[in-house]
Amino acid sequence: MERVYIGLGSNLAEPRQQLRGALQALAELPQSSLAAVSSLYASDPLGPADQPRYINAVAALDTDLAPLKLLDALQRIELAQGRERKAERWGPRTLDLDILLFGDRLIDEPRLKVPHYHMQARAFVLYPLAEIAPGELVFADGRRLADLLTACPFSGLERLSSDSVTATVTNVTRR
Ligand code: PH2
Ligand code: MG
Ligand code: MG
Repeated sequence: MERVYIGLGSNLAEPRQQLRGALQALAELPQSSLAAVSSLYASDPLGPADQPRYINAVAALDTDLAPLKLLDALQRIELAQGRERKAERWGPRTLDLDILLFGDRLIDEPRLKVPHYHMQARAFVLYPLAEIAPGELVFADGRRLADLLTACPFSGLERLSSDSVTATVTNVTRR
């Protein structure tokens, strides 16, 4: 089993419901168990400003799936929840599921780079991750979560309870 951290985001079609659906789907993945879910965080969009605010969270998944198999599964969940691939970079979406960290692996495949590209500068990824990850977490590329947090202000994040979203998801440690 490897511990994988997955970033969840949505800013269309009832974002909380999107996250709830995604967490239920993660909990039902084969060879996997959903170990923890962070609080939800609302924030203004990074990228084009003419889109709704986002709701983000991070989940910890323990899995025996290989990285690209997990990626396939996450993309199936995105599609099942109405995700459309548009040309606009960082545009609005019903559901975004990003593999942030995969055990202590460095992955550099055309379809998958881990640790996830921009996570070091994104408060809406780092703060929920810090809720459910060990404080001394070190990424496979040697960066320390604690250092990234110090360099990334909390500003602009609004922390929300995840109760309404995780209440119906079974077997999860909630925050
Ligand atoms: N995701 C994007 C683009 N911009 N902004 C916020 N606040 N949260 C996101 O998850 C996000 C974004 C594309 O993945
Ligand atoms: Mg993303
Ligand atoms: Mg993505």
